[in-house]
Amino acid sequence: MLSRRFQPHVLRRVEALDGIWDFAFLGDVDPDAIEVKEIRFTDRMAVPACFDATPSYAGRRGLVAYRRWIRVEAGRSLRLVFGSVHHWCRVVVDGKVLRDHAGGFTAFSATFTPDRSGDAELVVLVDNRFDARRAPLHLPYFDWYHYGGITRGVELHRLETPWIERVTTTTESIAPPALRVRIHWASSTAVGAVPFILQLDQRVMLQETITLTSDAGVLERVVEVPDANLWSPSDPNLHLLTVQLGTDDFRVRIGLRQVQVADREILINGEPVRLLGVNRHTLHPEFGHALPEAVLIADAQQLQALGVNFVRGSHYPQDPRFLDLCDELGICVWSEAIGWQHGAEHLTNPDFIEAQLTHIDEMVTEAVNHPSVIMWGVLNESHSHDPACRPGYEALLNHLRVLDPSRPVTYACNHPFDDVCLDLIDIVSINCYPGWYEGEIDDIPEALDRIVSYLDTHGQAHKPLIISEIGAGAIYGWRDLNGARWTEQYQARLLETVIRHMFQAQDRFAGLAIWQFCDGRTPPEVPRILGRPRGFNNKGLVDEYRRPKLAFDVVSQAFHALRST
Ligand code: ADA
Repeated sequence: MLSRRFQPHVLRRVEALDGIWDFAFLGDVDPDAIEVKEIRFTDRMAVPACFDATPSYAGRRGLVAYRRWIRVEAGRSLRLVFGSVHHWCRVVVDGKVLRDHAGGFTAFSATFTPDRSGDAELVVLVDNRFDARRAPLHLPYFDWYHYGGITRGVELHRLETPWIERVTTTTESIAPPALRVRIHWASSTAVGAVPFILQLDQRVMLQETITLTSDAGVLERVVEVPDANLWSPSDPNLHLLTVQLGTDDFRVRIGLRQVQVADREILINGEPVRLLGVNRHTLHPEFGHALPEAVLIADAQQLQALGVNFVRGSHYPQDPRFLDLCDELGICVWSEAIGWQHGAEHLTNPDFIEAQLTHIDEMVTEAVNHPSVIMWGVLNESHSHDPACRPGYEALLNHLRVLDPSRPVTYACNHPFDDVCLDLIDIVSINCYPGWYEGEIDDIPEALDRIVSYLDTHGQAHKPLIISEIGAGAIYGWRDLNGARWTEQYQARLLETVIRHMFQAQDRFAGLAIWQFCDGRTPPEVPRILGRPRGFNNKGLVDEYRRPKLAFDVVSQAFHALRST
């Protein structure tokens, strides 16, 4: 979105629509019963923002309406691009419904051609209620608070014909460095011969005149980029790829690197990398999911202070602005489609699977050019131990492999001893909470060794193995001589034990993602909230305001020491 340090478009005219829009809380009403022209906009709301993170609407759920005016030209192809809207929305221009969209955390667009010039009324109906039919991917039992609103930026694109729909890059080889570029294009009229140019930084790599004979298509080229420097966590070199087709352009920042798994290791450009990191929710008590750049920068600074080279984007696609920072800082990312403990009820439901496939399309489209994204994940802690769920896992994992064969795929499993889907993934990822939900801190080494020995004797011995969640709750500021659960001391002691055993007493683990970076609000429903003091998941190394707990320094010292070896 526009707030990046490079502009995705220079030739294409793009207008940011962020700011303060008209707003109305409509309440518990059916969107299909709404007459847009009858809405009385009595309030105002920031875009991007989560309206239910603001004082007037905190904790409230219902249908809301946003409105602003946009300048349109008759006969011109225009595109509204939304960075993310939660959980469901309907886009209306001058009373005409352009489209609905379900599912937050991914970008989507609506293309239209006005029949008049002037100011047009843009209204967006947004619903943060739970509705398994309209928004099947946002379910109330998940262990994070589902904020609602227009949570990432909105843009108005004025399209030239032909225009570039999207650009996908893959590192074809690293020696010599070569890039595969796929350009999906579209056109509102037959255009004939147009210029086609690929440029990396200031160097033109390819210049052709091509004839487009249909209204859409794909161009694919492989170009050698001998001057390019490779991307790696320790040396995160980036380059700017510019694609020009006709009078339209599309610019993406890329990093040349290849990810493989071999002999229990994760390799980047052929070098084994040990992933040391955290799970990170996109949450803040004042901003919900709509983190301003200042918070993104603060999080990036603390991730660097922790010494991480890995973030699992739990449990949904990450803000592209955060991925930009990870690209620059050499932080590897597990990009995950939304999901949380789904059983057969969802994984055998064709509508749920269809919604997941659409969501995965959007996630990959947005994240595929980020070198920091080294792996894809789905269906956190879902029922991979239930044979009835296997077809659902196959459908989503196979779809990821088709969309992007260049990255390994995984899912976080919390049933290691009876999982029936592990053969479907490249990296085995285990969520476990020894010393918190089961046993004591002294039981952690045996618990981890038991997982390793079971997996290595049940067909997974050749794969990289990571612990994708492990941790303990600590109430910020609670330091008590007894050092029992919920104290900062207990959390620090547990994590010190985990890291020491995983990386000093063992050599089997390719990575660790501590649960979790920061505390985050959880749903108010009982009974879970009775295990979530303050109504928050308190397993963060920092609290929700990013104030470090004792464990922060313990993890930081351990991670920096490990990364120096
Ligand atoms: C699970 C889940 C996390 C969180 C964690 C916890 O592993 O994947 O989202 O709920 O448990 O804190 O219990």
